[in-house]
Amino acid sequence: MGIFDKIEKIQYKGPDNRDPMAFSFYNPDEVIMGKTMREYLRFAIAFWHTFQGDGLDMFGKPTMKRSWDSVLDPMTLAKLKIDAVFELCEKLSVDYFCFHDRDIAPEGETLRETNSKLDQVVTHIVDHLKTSEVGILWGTANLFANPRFMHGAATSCDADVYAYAAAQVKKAIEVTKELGGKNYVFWGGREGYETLLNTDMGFEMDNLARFFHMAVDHAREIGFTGQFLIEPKPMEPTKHQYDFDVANALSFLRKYGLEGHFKFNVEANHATLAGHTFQHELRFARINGLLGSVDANQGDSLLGWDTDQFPTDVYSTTLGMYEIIKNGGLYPGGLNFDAKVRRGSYEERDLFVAHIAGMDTFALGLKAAAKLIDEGTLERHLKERYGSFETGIGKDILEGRASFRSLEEYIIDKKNPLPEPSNQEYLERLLNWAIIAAGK
Ligand code: XUL
Ligand code: CO
Repeated sequence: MGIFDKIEKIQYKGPDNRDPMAFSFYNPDEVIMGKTMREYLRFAIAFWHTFQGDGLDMFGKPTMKRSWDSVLDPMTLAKLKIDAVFELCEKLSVDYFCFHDRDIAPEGETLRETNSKLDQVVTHIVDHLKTSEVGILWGTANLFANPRFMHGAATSCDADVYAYAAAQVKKAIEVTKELGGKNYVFWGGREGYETLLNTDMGFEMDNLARFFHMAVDHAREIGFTGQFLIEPKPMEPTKHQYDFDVANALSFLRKYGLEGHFKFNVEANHATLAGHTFQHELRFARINGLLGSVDANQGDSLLGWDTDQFPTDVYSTTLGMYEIIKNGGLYPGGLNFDAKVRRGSYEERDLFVAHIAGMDTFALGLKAAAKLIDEGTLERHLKERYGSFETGIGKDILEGRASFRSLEEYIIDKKNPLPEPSNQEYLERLLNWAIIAAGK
């Protein structure tokens, strides 16, 4: 008996499909630009939203109706949810899931007790992994929910809390390794501050760097070869999060000699909270060789918090997939649906409808981005736009033959230069055409 017994494996029905329980665009083995969709998209389910989210918000009680609601024993429930995540992944053709240590197993009185509960669930996951094609995209530690982390974890003012966080991450990396996890994620949790009046920012950031160095050392010691990822976010839960955005986190890594050990897990809603587009954050990570993985969701342009909605905006997924194709894909990272169904979408079926919507939107985005690249107009425009650097004075600049003196001499008696027009509106139409063509 499964958990989602009434639901069959979701099928691909092609672009004319209007059934919310079938794919219109996600066709896992279809080849796009040299890779299957499955290889490009590497979808993952976020255990926390899908199996722990209950619809509670600060104005109202839980709304979600789940078939495991009647199971009261915490360990039985934990194992049942593991059965459920494997079943959901298999029925959706999602190849991975992601988890926090505290999502998959309950806490005990001491860390030793907590670890032993975690081990029991991990053994249960290992049993599933023996017979399932589904794997772990990444693991992480929840260093923000327990009151001990109220002032942060690796940036806490309390050394015992720091030690607790380190021991927790040590275990989470070990568990991720045991489960064959492809990556390990560090999202900043409560690493940030509420007021500078009580905060030694320099001290806290030095401590955070010490923490990351210890994580790198421990991974080396135990032979964990997965990719470490930092997931930037500018605000929430603290007023100012230290890992504000990719650029900010990169300067942190460089300052503390950590570059080379980490890539970035870019979350769409975190990008927009930082005042960037999803594409901007992906581009910035990509051009620095550090685009590792994606938390696939979307925010609401009118709301200033992390609404973690399922991604349904094709413009955003097209431009996102454009960066991902240019990145050569995301391997060993992937697209993790760090997204929750709305409070009113309370039925189990909605978990399927929402994931299918997100998967299809990214699949359509992949097809549209591939069309843009195949057709080559954007690339040609880019080449022409910077064409003046290919010869003459431009070439001298690129090849290091120019100085302020030589540039002055070159330009001083010339007419005021007039660069080429930008063509922005035409290029935006090009994007529309690619999306329309991909949708056929
Ligand atoms: C929080 C968030 C986290 C991380 C994992 O905004 O995105 O769920 O993805 O800790
Ligand atoms: Co996230």
